[in-house]
Amino acid sequence: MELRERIVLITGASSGIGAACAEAFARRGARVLLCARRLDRLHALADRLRRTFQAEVHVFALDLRHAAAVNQAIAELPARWQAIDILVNNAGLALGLDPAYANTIEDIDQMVDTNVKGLLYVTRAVLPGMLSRGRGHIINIGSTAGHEVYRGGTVYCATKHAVAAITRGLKQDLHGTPIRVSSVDPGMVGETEFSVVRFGGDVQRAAQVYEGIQPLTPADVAEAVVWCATRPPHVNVLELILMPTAQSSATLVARHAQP
Ligand code: NDP
Ligand code: 8X3
Repeated sequence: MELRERIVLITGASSGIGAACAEAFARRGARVLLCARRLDRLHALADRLRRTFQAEVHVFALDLRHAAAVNQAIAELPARWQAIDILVNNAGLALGLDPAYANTIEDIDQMVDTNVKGLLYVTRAVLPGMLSRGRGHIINIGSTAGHEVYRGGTVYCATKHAVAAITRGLKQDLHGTPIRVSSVDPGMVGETEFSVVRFGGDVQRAAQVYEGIQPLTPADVAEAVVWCATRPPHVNVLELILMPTAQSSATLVARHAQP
Protein backbone atom coordinates (compact mmCIF):
# COMPACT_ATOMS: atom_id res chain seq x y z
CA MET A 1 0.00 0.00 0.00
CA GLU A 2 1.26 3.47 -0.95
CA LEU A 3 2.19 5.69 2.01
CA ARG A 4 2.46 9.00 0.18
CA GLU A 5 0.03 11.54 1.69
CA ARG A 6 -1.20 9.03 4.27
CA ILE A 7 -1.64 10.52 7.74
CA VAL A 8 0.20 8.52 10.39
CA LEU A 9 -0.26 9.25 14.11
CA ILE A 10 2.63 7.97 16.22
CA THR A 11 2.45 8.07 20.03
CA GLY A 12 5.66 8.29 22.02
CA ALA A 13 7.52 9.82 19.08
CA SER A 14 9.97 11.82 21.20
CA SER A 15 12.55 9.02 21.33
CA GLY A 16 13.47 5.45 20.46
CA ILE A 17 11.14 3.34 18.34
CA GLY A 18 8.51 6.08 17.97
CA ALA A 19 11.04 8.57 16.61
CA ALA A 20 12.39 5.90 14.23
CA CYS A 21 8.83 5.19 13.01
CA ALA A 22 8.34 8.92 12.40
CA GLU A 23 11.46 8.97 10.25
CA ALA A 24 10.60 5.76 8.38
CA PHE A 25 7.11 7.00 7.46
CA ALA A 26 8.29 10.55 6.66
CA ARG A 27 10.99 9.17 4.36
CA ARG A 28 8.27 7.44 2.35
CA GLY A 29 6.20 10.58 1.93
CA ALA A 30 3.63 10.04 4.67
CA ARG A 31 2.33 12.98 6.69
CA VAL A 32 3.32 12.35 10.29
CA LEU A 33 1.44 13.40 13.41
CA LEU A 34 3.69 13.07 16.44
CA CYS A 35 2.83 13.20 20.13
CA ALA A 36 4.52 12.60 23.49
CA ARG A 37 4.94 14.58 26.69
CA ARG A 38 8.24 16.24 25.70
CA LEU A 39 7.21 18.82 23.12
CA ASP A 40 10.76 20.21 22.69
CA ARG A 41 11.93 16.80 21.48
CA LEU A 42 9.04 16.57 19.05
CA HIS A 43 9.80 20.01 17.61
CA ALA A 44 13.46 19.07 17.12
CA LEU A 45 12.48 15.85 15.35
CA ALA A 46 9.89 17.65 13.22
CA ASP A 47 12.50 20.21 12.11
CA ARG A 48 14.86 17.41 11.10
CA LEU A 49 12.17 15.51 9.17
CA ARG A 50 11.08 18.67 7.34
CA ARG A 51 14.69 19.50 6.42
CA THR A 52 15.70 15.99 5.42
CA PHE A 53 12.58 14.66 3.71
CA GLN A 54 10.51 17.81 3.06
CA ALA A 55 8.02 15.98 5.26
CA GLU A 56 4.71 17.35 6.45
CA VAL A 57 4.77 17.08 10.22
CA HIS A 58 2.41 18.18 12.99
CA VAL A 59 3.32 17.75 16.66
CA PHE A 60 1.38 18.07 19.88
CA ALA A 61 2.07 17.44 23.55
CA LEU A 62 0.05 14.64 25.11
CA ASP A 63 0.17 12.61 28.28
CA LEU A 64 -1.97 9.73 27.10
CA ARG A 65 -2.73 8.59 30.65
CA HIS A 66 -5.49 11.19 30.74
CA ALA A 67 -8.57 10.19 28.74
CA ALA A 68 -10.00 13.70 28.57
CA ALA A 69 -6.69 15.09 27.26
CA VAL A 70 -6.55 12.35 24.62
CA ASN A 71 -10.09 13.06 23.42
CA GLN A 72 -9.47 16.78 23.36
CA ALA A 73 -6.16 16.45 21.47
CA ILE A 74 -7.71 14.25 18.78
CA ALA A 75 -10.88 16.36 18.50
CA GLU A 76 -8.87 19.59 18.21
CA LEU A 77 -6.50 18.44 15.47
CA PRO A 78 -6.45 20.88 12.56
CA ALA A 79 -9.00 19.83 9.93
CA ARG A 80 -6.33 18.72 7.47
CA TRP A 81 -4.83 16.35 10.06
CA GLN A 82 -8.02 14.69 11.24
CA ALA A 83 -8.34 11.85 8.74
CA ILE A 84 -5.80 9.56 10.39
CA ASP A 85 -4.99 6.55 8.20
CA ILE A 86 -2.51 4.73 10.44
CA LEU A 87 -2.19 4.81 14.23
CA VAL A 88 1.07 3.52 15.69
CA ASN A 89 0.39 2.90 19.38
CA ASN A 90 4.01 3.02 20.51
CA ALA A 91 4.19 5.01 23.77
CA GLY A 92 5.06 2.77 26.68
CA LEU A 93 7.50 2.01 29.44
CA ALA A 94 8.76 -0.41 32.05
CA LEU A 95 9.67 0.76 35.54
CA GLY A 96 12.10 -1.25 37.65
CA LEU A 97 12.86 -4.95 37.84
CA ASP A 98 11.22 -5.59 41.18
CA PRO A 99 8.98 -8.53 41.98
CA ALA A 100 5.33 -7.56 41.64
CA TYR A 101 4.86 -7.65 45.42
CA ALA A 102 7.54 -4.95 45.80
CA ASN A 103 6.60 -2.60 42.95
CA THR A 104 5.51 0.82 44.14
CA ILE A 105 1.84 1.58 43.55
CA GLU A 106 2.96 4.60 41.49
CA ASP A 107 5.05 2.38 39.17
CA ILE A 108 2.22 -0.14 38.78
CA ASP A 109 -0.21 2.66 37.94
CA GLN A 110 2.15 4.34 35.49
CA MET A 111 2.86 1.15 33.54
CA VAL A 112 -0.80 0.09 33.38
CA ASP A 113 -2.08 3.61 32.72
CA THR A 114 0.42 4.22 29.90
CA ASN A 115 0.83 0.84 28.23
CA VAL A 116 -2.77 -0.37 28.47
CA LYS A 117 -5.23 2.38 29.32
CA GLY A 118 -3.48 5.10 27.30
CA LEU A 119 -3.27 2.82 24.27
CA LEU A 120 -6.99 2.10 24.61
CA TYR A 121 -7.85 5.80 25.01
CA VAL A 122 -6.01 6.79 21.82
CA THR A 123 -7.46 3.86 19.90
CA ARG A 124 -10.95 4.71 21.16
CA ALA A 125 -10.51 8.32 20.00
CA VAL A 126 -9.17 7.46 16.54
CA LEU A 127 -11.02 4.32 15.40
CA PRO A 128 -14.53 5.75 14.87
CA GLY A 129 -13.11 8.14 12.25
CA MET A 130 -11.35 5.28 10.49
CA LEU A 131 -14.61 3.30 10.44
CA SER A 132 -16.59 6.21 9.02
CA ARG A 133 -13.96 6.75 6.29
CA GLY A 134 -13.78 3.01 5.58
CA ARG A 135 -10.03 2.78 5.84
CA GLY A 136 -7.38 2.61 8.54
CA HIS A 137 -4.72 0.56 10.27
CA ILE A 138 -3.94 0.25 13.98
CA ILE A 139 -0.37 -0.89 14.64
CA ASN A 140 0.45 -1.64 18.27
CA ILE A 141 4.00 -1.88 19.51
CA GLY A 142 3.80 -4.91 21.77
CA SER A 143 6.82 -6.88 22.92
CA THR A 144 8.18 -10.36 23.34
CA ALA A 145 7.10 -9.53 26.92
CA GLY A 146 3.57 -10.00 25.59
CA HIS A 147 4.36 -13.63 24.74
CA GLU A 148 6.40 -14.72 27.73
CA VAL A 149 7.18 -13.53 31.25
CA TYR A 150 10.41 -13.01 33.14
CA ARG A 151 11.35 -12.44 36.77
CA GLY A 152 11.02 -8.82 37.79
CA GLY A 153 8.94 -8.01 34.72
CA THR A 154 5.56 -9.19 35.98
CA VAL A 155 3.68 -5.91 35.68
CA TYR A 156 5.36 -4.84 32.44
CA CYS A 157 4.78 -8.31 30.93
CA ALA A 158 1.14 -8.16 32.05
CA THR A 159 0.71 -4.86 30.22
CA LYS A 160 2.25 -6.27 27.05
CA HIS A 161 0.11 -9.42 27.30
CA ALA A 162 -2.80 -6.99 27.49
CA VAL A 163 -1.58 -5.31 24.31
CA ALA A 164 -1.52 -8.72 22.59
CA ALA A 165 -5.09 -9.36 23.78
CA ILE A 166 -6.18 -5.92 22.58
CA THR A 167 -4.69 -6.56 19.13
CA ARG A 168 -6.43 -9.92 18.75
CA GLY A 169 -9.68 -8.63 20.26
CA LEU A 170 -9.76 -5.52 18.08
CA LYS A 171 -9.29 -7.65 14.99
CA GLN A 172 -12.47 -9.48 15.94
CA ASP A 173 -14.29 -6.26 16.89
CA LEU A 174 -13.43 -4.99 13.40
CA HIS A 175 -14.37 -8.25 11.66
CA GLY A 176 -15.85 -7.58 8.24
CA THR A 177 -14.50 -4.03 8.02
CA PRO A 178 -11.49 -2.93 5.94
CA ILE A 179 -9.68 -1.69 9.07
CA ARG A 180 -6.46 -3.61 9.74
CA VAL A 181 -4.91 -4.39 13.14
CA SER A 182 -1.30 -5.41 13.71
CA SER A 183 1.12 -5.85 16.57
CA VAL A 184 4.87 -5.51 16.10
CA ASP A 185 6.53 -7.26 19.03
CA PRO A 186 10.27 -6.73 19.47
CA GLY A 187 12.74 -8.29 21.86
CA MET A 188 15.73 -6.25 23.00
CA VAL A 189 16.02 -2.89 21.22
CA GLY A 190 19.06 -0.70 21.88
CA GLU A 191 19.49 3.05 21.21
CA THR A 192 16.24 3.86 23.01
CA GLU A 193 15.56 5.34 26.43
CA PHE A 194 13.68 2.21 27.50
CA SER A 195 16.26 0.82 29.93
CA VAL A 196 17.35 4.25 31.19
CA VAL A 197 13.70 4.90 32.06
CA ARG A 198 13.32 1.42 33.55
CA PHE A 199 16.31 1.99 35.85
CA GLY A 200 15.35 5.51 36.89
CA GLY A 201 18.05 7.29 34.91
CA ASP A 202 20.91 4.90 35.77
CA VAL A 203 22.72 4.99 32.41
CA GLN A 204 25.38 2.45 33.39
CA ARG A 205 22.86 -0.15 34.52
CA ALA A 206 20.88 0.46 31.35
CA ALA A 207 23.97 -0.10 29.19
CA GLN A 208 24.59 -3.48 30.88
CA VAL A 209 21.30 -4.78 29.45
CA TYR A 210 22.80 -4.72 25.95
CA GLU A 211 26.35 -5.58 26.92
CA GLY A 212 27.99 -8.09 24.56
CA ILE A 213 25.14 -8.37 22.06
CA GLN A 214 23.97 -6.51 19.00
CA PRO A 215 20.41 -5.55 19.92
CA LEU A 216 17.76 -4.54 17.42
CA THR A 217 17.83 -0.88 16.50
CA PRO A 218 14.76 1.37 16.57
CA ALA A 219 15.11 1.52 12.77
CA ASP A 220 14.86 -2.29 12.56
CA VAL A 221 11.53 -2.11 14.38
CA ALA A 222 10.33 0.84 12.30
CA GLU A 223 11.04 -1.10 9.10
CA ALA A 224 8.82 -3.92 10.41
CA VAL A 225 6.07 -1.41 11.19
CA VAL A 226 6.32 0.09 7.70
CA TRP A 227 6.28 -3.41 6.21
CA CYS A 228 2.99 -4.16 7.98
CA ALA A 229 1.56 -0.85 6.77
CA THR A 230 2.59 -1.36 3.15
CA ARG A 231 1.10 -4.83 2.59
CA PRO A 232 -1.72 -4.84 0.05
CA PRO A 233 -5.15 -4.05 1.55
CA HIS A 234 -6.22 -7.73 1.64
CA VAL A 235 -3.23 -8.67 3.85
CA ASN A 236 -3.47 -8.19 7.63
CA VAL A 237 -0.29 -8.96 9.57
CA LEU A 238 -1.72 -9.75 13.00
CA GLU A 239 1.48 -10.32 15.01
CA LEU A 240 5.10 -9.93 14.04
CA ILE A 241 7.78 -10.99 16.54
CA LEU A 242 11.36 -9.91 15.97
CA MET A 243 14.39 -10.42 18.20
CA PRO A 244 18.11 -9.90 17.92
CA THR A 245 19.74 -13.06 16.57
CA ALA A 246 21.62 -13.27 19.86
CA GLN A 247 18.36 -13.44 21.83
CA SER A 248 16.22 -16.58 21.99
CA SER A 249 13.92 -15.74 24.90
CA ALA A 250 13.56 -12.93 27.41
CA THR A 251 16.41 -14.34 29.47
CA LEU A 252 18.31 -16.50 26.96
CA VAL A 253 20.82 -14.06 25.54
CA ALA A 254 24.11 -15.10 23.93
CA ARG A 255 26.53 -12.42 25.00
CA HIS A 256 29.89 -12.13 23.25
CA ALA A 257 28.78 -14.66 20.60
CA GLN A 258 28.42 -14.13 16.85
CA PRO A 259 26.81 -12.09 15.37
P1 NDP B 1 11.70 5.10 24.82
O1 NDP B 1 11.74 5.30 26.30
O2 NDP B 1 12.86 5.55 24.01
O3 NDP B 1 10.37 5.72 24.22
C1 NDP B 1 9.14 5.70 24.93
C2 NDP B 1 8.24 6.77 24.37
O4 NDP B 1 6.99 6.72 25.08
C3 NDP B 1 8.81 8.16 24.56
O5 NDP B 1 8.64 8.89 23.38
C4 NDP B 1 7.96 8.75 25.67
O6 NDP B 1 7.82 10.16 25.46
C5 NDP B 1 6.62 8.05 25.42
N1 NDP B 1 5.77 8.05 26.61
C6 NDP B 1 6.00 7.48 27.81
N2 NDP B 1 5.01 7.76 28.67
C7 NDP B 1 4.12 8.54 27.99
C8 NDP B 1 2.89 9.17 28.33
N3 NDP B 1 2.36 9.05 29.56
N4 NDP B 1 2.25 9.89 27.40
C9 NDP B 1 2.77 10.02 26.15
N5 NDP B 1 3.93 9.46 25.76
C10 NDP B 1 4.60 8.73 26.68
O7 NDP B 1 11.51 3.52 24.65
P2 NDP B 1 11.20 2.63 23.35
O8 NDP B 1 11.31 3.41 22.11
O9 NDP B 1 12.00 1.40 23.48
O10 NDP B 1 9.68 2.23 23.65
C11 NDP B 1 8.65 2.36 22.70
C12 NDP B 1 7.73 1.14 22.83
O11 NDP B 1 8.46 -0.02 22.50
C13 NDP B 1 7.18 0.92 24.24
O12 NDP B 1 5.82 0.56 24.14
C14 NDP B 1 7.99 -0.27 24.75
O13 NDP B 1 7.29 -1.02 25.69
C15 NDP B 1 8.19 -1.02 23.45
N6 NDP B 1 9.28 -1.97 23.42
C16 NDP B 1 10.57 -1.58 23.67
C17 NDP B 1 11.60 -2.51 23.62
C18 NDP B 1 13.01 -2.15 23.93
O14 NDP B 1 13.81 -3.06 24.17
N7 NDP B 1 13.41 -0.90 23.90
C19 NDP B 1 11.32 -3.91 23.26
C20 NDP B 1 9.94 -4.20 23.03
C21 NDP B 1 8.97 -3.26 23.08
P3 NDP B 1 7.78 11.28 26.59
O15 NDP B 1 8.66 10.82 27.71
O16 NDP B 1 8.28 12.50 25.87
O17 NDP B 1 6.33 11.37 26.95
C1 8X3 C 1 10.95 -4.60 26.17
C2 8X3 C 1 11.98 -5.65 26.17
O1 8X3 C 1 13.33 -7.16 27.65
O2 8X3 C 1 11.56 -5.98 28.76
O3 8X3 C 1 9.69 -5.02 25.88
O4 8X3 C 1 11.05 -7.80 27.27
S1 8X3 C 1 11.94 -6.68 27.54
